[in-house]
This record gives sequence, C-alpha cells and structure tokens, in this order.
Amino acid sequence: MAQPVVGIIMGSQSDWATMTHAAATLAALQIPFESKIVSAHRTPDRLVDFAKTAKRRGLKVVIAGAGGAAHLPGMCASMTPLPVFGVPVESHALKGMDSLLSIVQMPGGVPVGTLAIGKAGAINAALLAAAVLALNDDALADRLDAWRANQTAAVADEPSEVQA
Ligand code: RP5
Repeated sequence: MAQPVVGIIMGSQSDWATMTHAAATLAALQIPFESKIVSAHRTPDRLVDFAKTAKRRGLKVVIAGAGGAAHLPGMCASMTPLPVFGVPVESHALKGMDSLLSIVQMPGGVPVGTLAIGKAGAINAALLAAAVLALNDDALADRLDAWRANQTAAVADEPSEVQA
C-alpha cells in the first residue's frame, strides 16, 4: 500500500459501520489512507500522538468521525495544521444531533469542516478530501470527475416499482 495521505480516525469500533463508507469512497478513488481508532476520551494520549505526528508522517487531510460527546474532530484540529473533516456518527439516544452539534460548534480560529450525520457525511468527507488532494493531482482530478459522471449516469429517468 502506498504512503497514506488521508487519515481516518474514529472514536470507537462502533463508529466503523459509518466510517467504512469514507474508507470505501477513498479506495474507489485510489487514494491511500489509514484507519485508526483514536478516542478523545478513552485514549487521549493516542489522539495527541496521532494529531501531532499526522503532517510529518505524510498525511494531507484528516477525516474524524465520532458520536455523542464528539470531541475527537475538534481536539484533533487543535493539534494539527491539516484540514480536518468531521463526521457526526448517529447516536442511539439523540440520533446524532448530539454528535453534530458537538462537532459543528467550534470556536472561531479552530476550524472543523462538518459533514452530515452518518453515511452521507462519511462519503462526503472522503469526496471533500479527494477534492482537496485533486488540486495538486491531475490524475486524481480525472478520477473524481469520472466518479461524479458515473453517479450521474446511475440516476434513472423514472422511478421503478419498490420491492415489497
Ligand atoms: C464516542 O462514543 C464514539 O465516537 C462513539 O460514537 C460513541 C460510543 O462509543 P462506544 O460506547 O460504542 O464505544 O466516543
């Protein structure tokens, strides 16, 4: 595997069902990435190490997913100059509204690009990461254009019958 340029981090194994969609999207675009469980609360030292070494290890973008009291994206952003995209994972108790508000309400000066709750957010975080990387990678820009063209071509003109 080539040197990872995107770091996907998540607060728990339970976040992987959501964050796997970010990983699959990066893989489809042939973007090398790494996936790590890094909890702001349960493994704070791991978070500090990840964030403070991310840039010199060659990462260009971080995608951070967390649920509930979702401090992971913001704390990571506070310790790295890399762009950080936050994915609010859908929580059981509050359906991810807690995650969304925890991630989106950053104080001015420490940005986290916050995506939608759940699967759509994970996919779009990967696509945003791809768009950032494509600014300096013409081959990736072509693959991203092709990905979008395929998506457009896959939309039917008319709805089909819903299977019972
Ligand atoms: C957060 O707490 C994680 O990001 C996860 O979404 C949530 C629940 O974690 P588990 O109790 O399932 O490990 O830190």
